[in-house]
Amino acid sequence: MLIHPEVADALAGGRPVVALESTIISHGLPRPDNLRIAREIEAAVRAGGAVPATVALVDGQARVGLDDAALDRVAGDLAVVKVSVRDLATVAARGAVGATTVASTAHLAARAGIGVFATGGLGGVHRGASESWDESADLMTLSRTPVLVVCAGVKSILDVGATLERLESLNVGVLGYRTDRFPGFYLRDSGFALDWRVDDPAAVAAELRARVELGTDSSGLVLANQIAAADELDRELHDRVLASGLAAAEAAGVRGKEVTPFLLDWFHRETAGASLTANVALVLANARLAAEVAAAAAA
Ligand code: PSU
Ligand code: MN
Repeated sequence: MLIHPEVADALAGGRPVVALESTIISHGLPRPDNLRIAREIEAAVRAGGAVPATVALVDGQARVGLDDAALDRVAGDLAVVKVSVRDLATVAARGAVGATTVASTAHLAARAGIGVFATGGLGGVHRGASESWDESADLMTLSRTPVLVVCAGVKSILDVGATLERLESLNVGVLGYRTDRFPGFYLRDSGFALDWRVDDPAAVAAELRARVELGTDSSGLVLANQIAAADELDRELHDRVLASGLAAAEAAGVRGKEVTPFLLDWFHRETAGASLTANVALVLANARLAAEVAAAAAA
């Protein structure tokens, strides 16, 4: 595992660092815009007062913090594979290029000593999971990884209610940032209420300290941040595209790790880019908030 010198310096000095995932770059956003957006996400972390550490595997080496050449590879290399925790060693041993999911990013971030991580949406329980057993490894990994994940909830392509139930079973806390509602990624409200709300980064930092004090910090904590009202997708358009996307995935026999990328791509095409604009806006907002929380926690 190679920690970028700027990241290693910040960690050694107790300065704020925010980990970023790379599957969103390689599989969640279309080329060639994905490279520019990846840089914008890193810039949003810097604007919020922290050092960005994008995580990926490059030629088999796990990297925490990418230089320009590495980011280029992750965004542009057609051979880049989606890597969850169980795939890390496989891809490393083969010397391949891999993009890390929420699960594997959280794992490597925690291993590097980074406590705050920003992404777009968490993986979760897929619709029909009682038949397919398709539940993202993001959930199990967060149950045993000490990291705060800032995200816009989970996408409506998932079973949101079941995902919240699993987070509860797995001892993963969920805090709403300035909201009592669990966000629905493209939409501000997924239709589900939250038990806990926080209104500023200092309140999150206080909770992180309390977790250490009480020994409940071995599992993850989710900070759910709503997309800004101005960036939200039209609900009617959203519901229509979701229904057609689920039907298309079913008809095409899409399974397993291909499901999330397939549906994201479907949304981007069928909304003529509106979902992409929303996706980018919420990721940038999450990166900024994560940096502010990391700064408050480091203070
Ligand atoms: N949510 C998004 N964009 C994404 C993903 C989730 O809005 O690109 C990615 C993340 O990397 C997440 C992964 O960890 O999809 C979940 O995939 P799966 O359901 O196969 O675990
Ligand atoms: Mn899955």
